Amino acid sequence: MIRIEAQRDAENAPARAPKVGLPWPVLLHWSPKSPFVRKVAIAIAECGLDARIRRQRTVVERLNPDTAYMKRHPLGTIPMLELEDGAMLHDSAVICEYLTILRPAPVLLPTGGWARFEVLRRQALADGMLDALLLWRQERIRPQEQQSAAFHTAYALKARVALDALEAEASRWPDALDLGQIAAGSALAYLDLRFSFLAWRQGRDALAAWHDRFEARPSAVANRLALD
Ligand SMILES: N[C@@H](CCC(=O)N[C@@H](CS)C(=O)NCC(=O)O)C(=O)O
Repeated sequence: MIRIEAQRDAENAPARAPKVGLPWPVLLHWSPKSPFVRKVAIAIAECGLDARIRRQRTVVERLNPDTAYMKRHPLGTIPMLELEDGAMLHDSAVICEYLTILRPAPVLLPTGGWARFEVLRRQALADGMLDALLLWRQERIRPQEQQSAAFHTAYALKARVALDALEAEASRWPDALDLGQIAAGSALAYLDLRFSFLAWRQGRDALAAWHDRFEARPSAVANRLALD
């Protein structure tokens, strides 16, 4: 197991991360509407890295890919993190793991053992639910006559079963925040923003109570989803 000393103070951190020899992140491709960006922004805040990572508003549209942006990130999605040496990191899970290497404290992702895979599994469940919701939203905004009833039925089922799975485990989540919880919190906030008709809190008391506590954290308050 790699031992890394924690560097707690963002202001005093050196230009590079000498303990791990990795380049520092300098810029986050960002939008206030994106739940995957919010996940990364909350992780950045929890790691105390807000002060050193600038944000650039990057507009991405699933059906109108930006070819210039795709030269830097082939999938054309946000979030994307630029590093000081010009390298780009994409996919929120990869970015978050990178942050945890730069800032081992607080422990958002345990370094080993089953605890690590429990957090990664929780993150995959929440991210997977969010991926399904984003696809469902694309279907919902198509002209009514082109929408598929089978699509709606299948994605409503996926959302319900994934939410039930989160509800079943939420009461056992540790008090200390982790990447899986940040992913879950961001996915639930997206439900509030775009799928309020699902009333996801109904019958899911543990998850609703947990989400209230999550949304009260300064990192969550500072990074609310917003439509502009
Ligand atoms: N698996 C990716 C998903 C990112 C994603 O789907 N981002 C959305 C915004 S929330 C996006 O960029 N959509 C535009 C597109 O798919 O072209 C991650 O975790 O970063």
